[in-house]
Amino acid sequence: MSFGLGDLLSCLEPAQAIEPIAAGAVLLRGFARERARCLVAAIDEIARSAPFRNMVTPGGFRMSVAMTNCGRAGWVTDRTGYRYEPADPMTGRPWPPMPRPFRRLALEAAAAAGYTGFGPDACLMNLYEPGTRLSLHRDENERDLTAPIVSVSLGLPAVFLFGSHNRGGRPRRIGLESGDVVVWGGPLRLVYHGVAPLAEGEHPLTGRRRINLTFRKAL
Ligand code: MD6
Ligand code: FE
Repeated sequence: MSFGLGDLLSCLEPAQAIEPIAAGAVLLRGFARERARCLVAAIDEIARSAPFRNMVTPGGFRMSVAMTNCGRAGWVTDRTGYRYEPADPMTGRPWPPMPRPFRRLALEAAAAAGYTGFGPDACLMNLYEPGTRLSLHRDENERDLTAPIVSVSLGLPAVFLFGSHNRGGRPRRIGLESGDVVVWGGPLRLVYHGVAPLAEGEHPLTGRRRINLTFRKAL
């Protein structure tokens, strides 16, 4: 058996597929796969004190995706608008703190994508069941739009819709699986995007669910 340069490099640096999506956005395939089980356990724990709930948009529609947050601020919507709040409107208590492994994952993924020193203060947690979807939107409620967003997919696969700077136009469809991480910022930070209706399925980690974490610097 010979031990070549390839073997040496692969033990120095674990195999990591980095797929550029467009200028400013990269897909890190499987970046969080080994940590997925721990992440799901931490999410279940957070959801015990800040339950997933279906929020209402300013237009009066109840979202099919259920949401909760952890960190110093949490994204909320109600009839008065979209915003970040330091406390959970449902309980009046501060959002649960962001677990250290969450912060570390976000920092490492951002760095792997070329954004060093990412310090998220908010983590929005989205819960999808088969048939639920997230319509095209832009994330623009964060104060510092130069910071990227790190997005972690867990459980059932989804089709991410990656649009353009205006709401019209046919979006690209990108398949995301459990453990995939997308980092995006720069010129793409204000691009329209969404998630197609989740297909029926069963995943060993989450059952009939997909959970997405998005880490943001909101304040
Ligand atoms: C989702 N993600 O994947 C929804 N937003 O469930 C988002 O809306 C999103 O993945 C901003 C940046 C990255 C994202
Ligand atoms: Fe978004």
